Amino acid sequence: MKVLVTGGCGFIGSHMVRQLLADGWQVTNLDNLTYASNPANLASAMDDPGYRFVHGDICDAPLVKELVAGQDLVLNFAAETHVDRSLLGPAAFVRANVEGVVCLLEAIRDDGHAELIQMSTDEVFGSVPDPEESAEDRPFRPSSPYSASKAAAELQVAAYRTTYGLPVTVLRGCNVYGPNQHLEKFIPLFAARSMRREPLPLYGDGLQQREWIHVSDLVHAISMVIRAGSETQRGAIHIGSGERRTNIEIAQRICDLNERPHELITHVKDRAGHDRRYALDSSRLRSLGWAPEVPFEHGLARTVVWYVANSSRDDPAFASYLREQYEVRLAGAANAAK
Ligand code: TDX
Repeated sequence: MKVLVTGGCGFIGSHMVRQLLADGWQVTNLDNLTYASNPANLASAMDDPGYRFVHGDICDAPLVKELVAGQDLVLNFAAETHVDRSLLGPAAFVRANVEGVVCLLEAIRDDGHAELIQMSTDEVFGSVPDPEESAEDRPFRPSSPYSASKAAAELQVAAYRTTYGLPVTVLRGCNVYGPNQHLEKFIPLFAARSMRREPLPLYGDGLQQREWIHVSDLVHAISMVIRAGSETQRGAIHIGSGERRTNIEIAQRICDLNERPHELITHVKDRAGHDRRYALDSSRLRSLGWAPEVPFEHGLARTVVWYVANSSRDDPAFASYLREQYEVRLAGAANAAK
């Protein structure tokens, strides 16, 4: 069986490509190698005869048509994913996350054979008040340019299902953590900065709540959905662990794991439009027999150890992003403390 994975050099994509190769798929990986991709994530796959890498963009219609032809499955992980960056520049998110998806959908419509699995997010629902959980049919209320772009992509996917009868499935994940995630994200950033005894910029009061799943559990869930086949797929399926934590709890735990004082945690100006809480109802997936295997405390401890060993800092573009995102915030916090 043949699969086109888009964004396979990224965080989730790279873990998924390795799993698909282990499961015997012939994998073509289309990745445009943006700042968040890292080909080294797939170094172990390079010599696999079932693996092919194509450097290119999901918005390149002729290339995408050529690559989709003959595939059984298209798995779309190509996306701009960082909420803070979407606040700085929404256009890149519309291009990759909406136009890119339409380009894939057009190629699949043209080909008439491949199925699509589109990776989406719990953020399409916006903030979910405690103790509610989002079921698959909850209405969208995205708050950020990022989540609005993912919701828009989902609407396009649904329209192609309804209008053209395309075999498409949407998977909505909760927050994912583990090795190979970009250092801009919360857990890698706090793990790397606490190791260096740098202040940890916690947005607002830090009582926002997220649901966290280890990337290996996410990959197993996606594999199970693929194996379950078309009878089970179609429509949306939620992939949540039920492991819900406030940001401040996680920040404190990371300090403990790195043997650093909690005083490194610095409350800074909140993210604009910051959603307070996400919580997925994943009972549909669980009824298929899936359950997470990595308890959050174990997964976090392993992940922090991984980032302590793998967080080199020689990327000038990332250094410049960090200054733009945090310099004024941290200076503001220092002044407020005086
Ligand atoms: O410096 C920070 N300080 C801070 O308090 C950063 C980077 C984050 N945070 C908070 C914001 C969030 O409440 O931590 C929480 C997690 O932040 P992110 O890692 O940026 O993730 P989030 O905004 O929740 O979105 C993530 O999960 C859903 C992914 O980036 C999305 O791509 C995914 O769809």
